[in-house]
Amino acid sequence: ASRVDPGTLRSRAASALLAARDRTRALTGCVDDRELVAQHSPLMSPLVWDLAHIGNQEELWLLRAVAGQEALLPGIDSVYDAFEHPRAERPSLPLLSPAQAHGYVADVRGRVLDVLDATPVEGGGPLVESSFAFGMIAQHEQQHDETMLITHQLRAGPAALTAPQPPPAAVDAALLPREVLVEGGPFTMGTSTEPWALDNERPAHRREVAPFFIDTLPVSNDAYARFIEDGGYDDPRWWHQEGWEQVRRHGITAPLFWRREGGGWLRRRFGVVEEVPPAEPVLHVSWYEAAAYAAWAGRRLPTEAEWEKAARHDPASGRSRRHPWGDEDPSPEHANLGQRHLRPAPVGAYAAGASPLGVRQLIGDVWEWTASDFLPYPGFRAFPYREYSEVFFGDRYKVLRGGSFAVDPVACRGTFRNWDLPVRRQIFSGFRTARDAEPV
Ligand code: AVJ
Ligand code: FE
Repeated sequence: ASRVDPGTLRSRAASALLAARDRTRALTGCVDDRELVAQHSPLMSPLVWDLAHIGNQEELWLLRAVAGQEALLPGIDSVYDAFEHPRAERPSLPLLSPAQAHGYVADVRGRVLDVLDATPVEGGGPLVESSFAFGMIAQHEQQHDETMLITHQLRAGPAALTAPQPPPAAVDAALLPREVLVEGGPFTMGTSTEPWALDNERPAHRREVAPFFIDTLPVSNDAYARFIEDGGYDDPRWWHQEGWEQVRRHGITAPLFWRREGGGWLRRRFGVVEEVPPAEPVLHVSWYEAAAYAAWAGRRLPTEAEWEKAARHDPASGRSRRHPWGDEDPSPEHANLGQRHLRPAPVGAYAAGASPLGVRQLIGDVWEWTASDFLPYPGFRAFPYREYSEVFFGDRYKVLRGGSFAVDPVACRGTFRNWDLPVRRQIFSGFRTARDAEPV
């Protein structure tokens, strides 16, 4: 996967940028200007900020850093610098209007495609070196497309987005073992060869993992509801101190967006109220809720290394692969990715995406909380800027793995690492559980 010819890199970069822009257009074109400038939640930026920030990052990295061009709109960089202004503050900034923001991102993109066309293919040098920047920017736009989809989920009012239903569970789903044993021993974690892997996924290194059992499937709404009915939210035994304080202080009794109705549960999803589907992976839980459920079930969250070994290690060859199913890029048969569907598929779907040991839905559907803090790998080097990962390392953030239905394949692979605060629940987060196995 590391040696791709430059012509292929050029067309990959162009198609990744185009796909991201199609998504951005769908997410910003389905509501009116008033909704684009409104702040739908203090946790999120106005959609029009995300839109212009996408264009500004593309301008900074591809037009200015790669091509050496001058600033297009002097003075806007600081408005769209995520580190200068927390999300809650962004509505009061001198933002570009929706029309100006649309014009700006289109102008930047036109110039970027000219740069891509003009970059020589012969000899490969400049394009291969700058290819990472194009891939990083396509991933950045897709990451903000997921962020904007979260804003849509938090927004009040009638539905603005629609999508077809995901596939049902596979016919054999009910027969699957509840958990699988992953043998102890070293495996290769992270990557040094994946061309568009971001700094925190690098470098590849050997990691020793003790034997463990991991759930075949993500935890379902049905299973999670049993934790609720059993008084899980009222029992401090299951909770970390700060998690217990959060559920007490905010009166949290169920995943975000759930509401009790008669004997069952309803939830609001992208402007439509529906019954909570029992067979879907649980969604919109904090790390504290995930860890409390696991403790109640007599289990624990997998560590990040355990998750990656379950997802990438092939016991037959001893090699780590790009994805649970092998080295091929994800197809719609493998995983629920890319906002093709606006919800996770039921647990037990995507048999073709299973790992060699039969673990399903590791990629796509829901982000999976792991037990681990977000830390650098041995040999980590910040690239191309410290603010992508390095400033977040430490014990404040927990790692999520595997991507959700809202993540594009360009920003999702067996090595991809996401992170968030353990209190966060507006993100498309779920989990699966694990337990120690006795070494043989
Ligand atoms: C990797 C999802 C945590 O959204 O904060 C977007 C990605 N970094 N712009 C985030 C990101 C800069 C980042 N996450
Ligand atoms: Fe960003």
